[in-house]
Amino acid sequence: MNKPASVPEQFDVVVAGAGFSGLYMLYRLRQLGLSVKVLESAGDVGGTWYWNRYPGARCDIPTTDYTYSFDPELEKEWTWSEKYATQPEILEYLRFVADRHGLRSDIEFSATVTSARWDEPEKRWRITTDGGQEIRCRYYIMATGCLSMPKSPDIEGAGRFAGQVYFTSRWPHEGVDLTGQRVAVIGTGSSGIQSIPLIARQARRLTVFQRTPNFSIPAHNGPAPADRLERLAEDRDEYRDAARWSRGGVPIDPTDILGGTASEAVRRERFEAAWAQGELFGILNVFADQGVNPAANDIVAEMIREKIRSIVTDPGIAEALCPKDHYFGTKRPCLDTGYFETYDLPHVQLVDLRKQPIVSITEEGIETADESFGFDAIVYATGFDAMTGALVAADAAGRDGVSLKEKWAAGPSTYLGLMTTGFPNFFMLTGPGSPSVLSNMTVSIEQHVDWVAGCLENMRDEGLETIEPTALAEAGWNQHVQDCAAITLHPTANSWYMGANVPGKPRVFLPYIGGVNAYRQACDEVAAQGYLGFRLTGPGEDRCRDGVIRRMQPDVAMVLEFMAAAGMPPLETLSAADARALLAVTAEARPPGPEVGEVTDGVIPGPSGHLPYRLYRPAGPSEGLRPLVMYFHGGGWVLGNLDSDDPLCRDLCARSGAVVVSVNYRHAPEVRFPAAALDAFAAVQWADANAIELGGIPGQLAVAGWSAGANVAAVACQLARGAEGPHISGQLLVCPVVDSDMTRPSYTENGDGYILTTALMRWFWDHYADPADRGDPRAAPLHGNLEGLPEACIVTADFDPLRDEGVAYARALEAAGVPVRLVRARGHTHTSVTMVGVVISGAPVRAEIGEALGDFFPAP
Ligand code: N01
Repeated sequence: MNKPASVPEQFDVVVAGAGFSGLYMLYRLRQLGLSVKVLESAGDVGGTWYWNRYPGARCDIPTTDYTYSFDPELEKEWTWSEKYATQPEILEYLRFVADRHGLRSDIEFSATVTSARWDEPEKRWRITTDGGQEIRCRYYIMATGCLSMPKSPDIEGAGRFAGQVYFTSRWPHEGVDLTGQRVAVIGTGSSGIQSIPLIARQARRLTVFQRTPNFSIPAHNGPAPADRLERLAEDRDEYRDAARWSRGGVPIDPTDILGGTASEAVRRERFEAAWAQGELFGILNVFADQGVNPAANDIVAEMIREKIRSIVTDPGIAEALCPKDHYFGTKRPCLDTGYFETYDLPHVQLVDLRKQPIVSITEEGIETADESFGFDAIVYATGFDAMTGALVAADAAGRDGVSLKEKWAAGPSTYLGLMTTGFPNFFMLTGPGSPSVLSNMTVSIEQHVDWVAGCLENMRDEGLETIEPTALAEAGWNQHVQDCAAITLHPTANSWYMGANVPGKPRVFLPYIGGVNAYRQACDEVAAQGYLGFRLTGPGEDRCRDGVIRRMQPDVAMVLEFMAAAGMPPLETLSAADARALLAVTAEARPPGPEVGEVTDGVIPGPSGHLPYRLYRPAGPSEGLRPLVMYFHGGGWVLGNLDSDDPLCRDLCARSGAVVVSVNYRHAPEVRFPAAALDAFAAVQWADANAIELGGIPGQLAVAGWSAGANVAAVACQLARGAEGPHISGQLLVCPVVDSDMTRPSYTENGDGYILTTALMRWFWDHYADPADRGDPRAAPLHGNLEGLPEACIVTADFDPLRDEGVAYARALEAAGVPVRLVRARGHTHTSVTMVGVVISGAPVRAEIGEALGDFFPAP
């Protein structure tokens, strides 16, 4: 019974929801000695497992792993009967946990939160329920689940049907007997795919209305996997810890086999093994690159389509069941038991809504563009307003009365998926921006709950009253969440991960795809750094260490980790010859860069001897003349050659449509300053004089370079201006060296750990130029006369010691009246933008560079 409304109850914490997360949260809060009230809409514990009682409902993570790990004794007392337990068994488990820890006494069932308001003077939340209760609490924790708010059926006439209507997500507790009935199922996501084979067993006629075919693999359900049971028996703690620090919350060995380069035999073997295993993280781990590389993804997708065609006898139906409009894994793949086989049954019909869309639900059944169907029952398996639906529906309004719905009108915004600015002391468990639905939920839930409990314990110990993220920290996290998604194929799909299944919902990638391990690390670091990015207040206290926990592009961070693990010696500890040899070896393993029309090598007459060059002609008619770009490679005047920057030159050529000529100038220490710069200038003069032979349009000549190559390109522009020719249309300077001053803040911030270090830069300068020459504009173009120089595009990278001198050059050029386009490579290092085919997040930057190069020349 709900309590009368008159006297507000007071608790330290109110938790909304008594599913997996709410139950464990209650357990942990009790351990801290806090008073807690859990409010639960349902009549019992269980959350998603209370509501989703449709036939065939099971988990899709092996139950050995889809289980609490906080209580080792519990693990001894409970044995799962199958690899993938049924909904009744999982619900029974949660009841068992609630009883074992006596949790029910703090849970109020059949009580739905209808609103929550932050009371700033009181520093309390005021919670109201549908029973008219008002509760005050210091902390409000939403444990309302990611897939708990059913999507309303957005189908014309949905209320008109006179027969029985069922939702998989609200299946009647007493069960449903569909024996002998004519049944429609709308929707072929996980709920539809799990329930259809069992509904087909009862129904006289089953008609499945499919809008989008889905990838599904056989679950091969049965006894719990022996290998997992063995590992658990051997060392339970080690196994659980491996799960906590794994990418998806299930311990697996991530493959490093690439789909694009693996042999056909290896591809087949890996796929068949994953198919036979029947596990989500197995089929997502056939190739290391299937989530980011369309070609690798296509291989797995096509093998699944082959399987569908081999199972379903009618080729037309098989084809209609083959997913082709999204990459495999970008929508949640399903695990099934006899799903595709069901379509071979004579009483089962598939209606392809892409060919004949539903026009309306009628009193008798469903009318499509082509046919009218009569039914006794319609089952909606149409999904959820995922991740944000339940949070927004609970009508929370924070400081200044702004509601979550208003704040998130353009998409959710959170710090770590745990909190959101303007909502003090308001926590979300597995909220948007956390790994949640992309992971084994139980592992993610335990991590969230433990972090929140640790936070509240810390606040109590420190006498603090409120906690709230800062705008800077939250914006940084949102950016990181989107950066992680952007390097994958996920944003290309119309999935519920993207909010695309709910009409009008903003399209934003909702969960954090960086991995359970990376996420845990970030959360731990935030806490260890005194709750970085949070503002904490208490009597006489107002503390805030503001900042962004992850600023680096995720794939750049991965490359750095990989290089650190490879144990490459710092280049500056080697001789020039050994450093060159080492770089040559590492270059061999790179992807080659994009195809271009033609690549030819030749030599240029330099000031003292010939200089090798490599010419890249864009694809297209070979006879047409193009703008010409003279490119100079990076390598601190010491390293690099025509091969070192080959992928980047291909990329620049393909993107800009210009002929790119890469020049191998003379290197230090064999030949020191100013040889490299003079070579560059000579090469530009030669190109101008021989433009037509090179396929270039006379008078349309630009220079480009990366790092020290950008240095000599910039110097060439100054020398050309001084010599009154040749005319240079533009200068593209990628992370340029323009000064020898190492005192700028970017050296202090980035001088260690990002490949180009202060020590390496010193090594380069020492090899190239005497200290007395380092202020010469031919070594440090920032010190030259900048008037009348060609327009410039300057690229700077956040984690580059040279960042600030690049910015300084841009500002100085602008001050001298030179048009400048300054491109910030956000989250990149000195080298990462140039890593074509390796660092995916560099592609948008290079697209901008390619556009800038094209803009140097008149439109064709
Ligand atoms: O929902 P869904 P779900 N007209 O959104 C179709 C978890 N889960 O409940 O793709 C016609 O995936 C819609 O079509 P389309 C799991 O994470 C886990 O099945 O939008 N059709 C789609 O086919 C899962 O991903 C398990 O074109 C309409 C279907 O309905 C998530 O919950 C079991 C329509 C909805 O699929 C959601 O799964 C079950 C319309 N107007 C669920 N509107 C486990 O195994 C929607 N559809 C643990």
